[in-house]
Amino acid sequence: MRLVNLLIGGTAIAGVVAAPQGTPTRKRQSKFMFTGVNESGAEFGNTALPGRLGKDYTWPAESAIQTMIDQGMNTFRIPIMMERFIPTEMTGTVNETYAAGLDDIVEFITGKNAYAIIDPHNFGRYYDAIITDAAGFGAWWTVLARRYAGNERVIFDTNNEFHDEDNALVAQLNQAAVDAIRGAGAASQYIFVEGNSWTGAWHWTSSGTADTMAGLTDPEDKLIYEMHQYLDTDGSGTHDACVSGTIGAERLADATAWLQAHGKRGVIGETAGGANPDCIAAVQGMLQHMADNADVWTGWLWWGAGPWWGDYMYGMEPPSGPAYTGVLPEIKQYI
Ligand SMILES: *[C@@H]1O[C@H](CO)[C@@H](O)[C@H](O)[C@H]1NC(C)=O
Ligand SMILES: CC(=O)N[C@H]1CO[C@H](CO)[C@@H](O)[C@@H]1O
Repeated sequence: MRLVNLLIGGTAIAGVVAAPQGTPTRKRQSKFMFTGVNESGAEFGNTALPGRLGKDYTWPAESAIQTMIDQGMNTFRIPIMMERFIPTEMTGTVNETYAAGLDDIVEFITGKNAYAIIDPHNFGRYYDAIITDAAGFGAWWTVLARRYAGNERVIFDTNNEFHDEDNALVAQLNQAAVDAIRGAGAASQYIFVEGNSWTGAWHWTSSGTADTMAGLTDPEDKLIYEMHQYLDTDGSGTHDACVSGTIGAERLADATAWLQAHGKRGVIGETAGGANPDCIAAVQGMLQHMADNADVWTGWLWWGAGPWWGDYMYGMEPPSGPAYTGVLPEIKQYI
C-alpha cells in the first residue's frame, strides 16, 4: 500500500488480551498455502523515527490475529520500519526494544502454527533515500534473518513496494536479500520477493520489472513473487469503488501468464476493495481466477487489519472493521 499520511487516532493498546494457547486451527477450505491479512501498526507514524511505542506506532493485537486464525486464515504480514529495527545505518546494530516487540508477535503467530511474514515496509527506501547500496541492504537482512533462522514459519519479504527506481537495481536488491538470508543460515523459509512499480500485478510485465526479476536465484528454491493488486480505478487502493465486478481477474491475467511461462510461483500480498457489491464480485472473481490457476498462485492477503485502523474503508479488524463484517463472509470459500 502506498503511503498517505493518515491521522491515526492512536489510543495506546496497553495490554492485549492473550488468546488461549493451543487453540486448534480451523480446517481451511481452499487449497491456497497462504491466506490472511496484513497486520498494520509497527510501521505507522513512519515519519516519526524512531517513534514512540503507543504514540507513533503499535504492534498488532494478538486477540485479533487469533480471531482470524479461527476463521481459517494462516498467514499474517507484519509491516515494520527498517529504520526502527536498525536505526543508525543499514550496517548498524539492532534496536533491541523494537526487535523485542517483533519477536513477541512473530512468536505468537508462529506458535499458532501460522506464518508470520516480516515485511520491511520501506518502498525500497531508507530514511527516504532510494537504497542503492546492495551490500548494506544485505547486511540489514543478514541481521534480521539470523534472528529468525530457526523458525521455519517465518517468511521474509524483501521490501514493500519498490517504485520509481531502476528495474535492474530492484532485482539486484532482491538478490542481495536472498543471498544474505540464505547466508545467515535461514535455509528453510520462504522468501517473498517484490518488484518495481509498487509490485503491481497489472503492471508486472509492462513495467519491465518482470524482465529483471525473472533472473533471481535461490539455492533453496523457495522464492515466491509477491504482487499487489487493488481494484479501484487507478489501482492505488485509495477508493471505495471498484472499476467493475470483473476487474480482479482481468488485472491478474497477465501476471498469471508470466508466472506460468517462467515456472514461478506468486502470491497476492495485498488486495482490497470496498464493502460493496461491485468490489465483492471483483474480489471473488480474482480469488476464483487464482484458485483456477493454483499451479502458480499460492495465496492472498487482505489489506489490512490492525488495531489503529478505526473505520478505514478496507479495515478487516474484528469485530467491526467494514471488511470484516462486509467482505470476509463473502470470500470464506477462498480461505
Ligand atoms: C529504540 O526503540 C525504542 C522504541 O521504539 C525507542 O524509544 C528508542 O528511541 C530507539 N532507540 C534508538 C537509538 O533508535
Ligand atoms: C491509504 C492508506 O491507508 N495508506 C496507509 C497504508 O499503510 C501505511 C502503513 O501501514 C500507512 O502509513 C498508510 O497511511
